[in-house]
Amino acid sequence: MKLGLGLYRHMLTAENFAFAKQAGATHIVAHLVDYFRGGVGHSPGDDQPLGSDWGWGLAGDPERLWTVSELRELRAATEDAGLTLEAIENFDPAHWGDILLDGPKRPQQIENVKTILRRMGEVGIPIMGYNFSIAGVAGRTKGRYARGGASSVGMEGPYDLPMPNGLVWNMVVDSSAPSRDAGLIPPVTHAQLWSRLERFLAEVLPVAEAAGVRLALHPDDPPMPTIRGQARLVYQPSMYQRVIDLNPSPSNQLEFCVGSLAEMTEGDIYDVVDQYARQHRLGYVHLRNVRDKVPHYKETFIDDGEVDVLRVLAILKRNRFEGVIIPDHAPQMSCAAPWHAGMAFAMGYLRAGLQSLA
Ligand SMILES: [Mn+2]
Repeated sequence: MKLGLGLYRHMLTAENFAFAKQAGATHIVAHLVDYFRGGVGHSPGDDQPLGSDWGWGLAGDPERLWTVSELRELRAATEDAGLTLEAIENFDPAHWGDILLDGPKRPQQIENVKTILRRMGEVGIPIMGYNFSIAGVAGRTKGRYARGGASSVGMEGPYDLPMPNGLVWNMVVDSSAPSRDAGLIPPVTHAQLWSRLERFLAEVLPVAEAAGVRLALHPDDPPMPTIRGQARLVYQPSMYQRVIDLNPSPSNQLEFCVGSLAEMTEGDIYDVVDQYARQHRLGYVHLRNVRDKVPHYKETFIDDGEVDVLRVLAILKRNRFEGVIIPDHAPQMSCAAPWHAGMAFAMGYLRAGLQSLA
């Protein structure tokens, strides 16, 4: 198993690559969508986008896909720091929102996804992490939930405010929508969402396979049956099996988020880790700790929640998982560099855990 660090777009700097290397990472997972673009309610240094009822911020340019040269530059920048670029995390809603909504731009956006996968293959980035969700990562709150009053995220109850048109996956894809009465996105059903995922995978997985790229699906965060009135896909551990069973392609994989799985109301987290690790379909792993279940869970320090993270590492090892583990989120620590301190703590803990298994 390898230790990696996930970096948001605005953190993809030489200094943060050096930080990752110093914290023991060998791999990087990079977010290319700027979740904070034009957003509200963020302070400088925030790593946990929460946003407003209009989501996190403005999605990117629908006409401009990530280019081969920018992907190549990113790979080179990580390699300059002695690191390997393992994955890109999350498509831009501007590039694929109508695939989620089954909207009129869907055919063009399927081509967008194929182009992105081909470009990643050309540059040699092996994994594309994605979250097949209409409401996305919404409904979380921030508070001094973690040990010693450290700031982290959680949930304080359901969030089902209806979702306006112009918003997809908690980002604004139509910048004029917030200033007018944009109407509402009709609620999707669970069955419709599964059928959209199945069609999507059938169309893009052959391209992913040919490009040598694996698609890895994140479960719902937060794992509620609905958020903003929109059904969610994988909000119980057993639903992840359906993703694997939908399409036998070896490029059909999981972005296995232990924290989100532990927040779900069903299942034993150790059995769940074993069940999926055994099938060798984990693209990469998000490993963080939590306390309680939806709709009232809280993220904790990695050594301090209900999950025995060292036991999770042992189960992954026993199943011969050889991919990358990243800390996902971490509580922010009280100092001049709250995000970095929180991550360094999680990285040190994970590194010790991995060394103790070696
Ligand atoms: Mn996660």
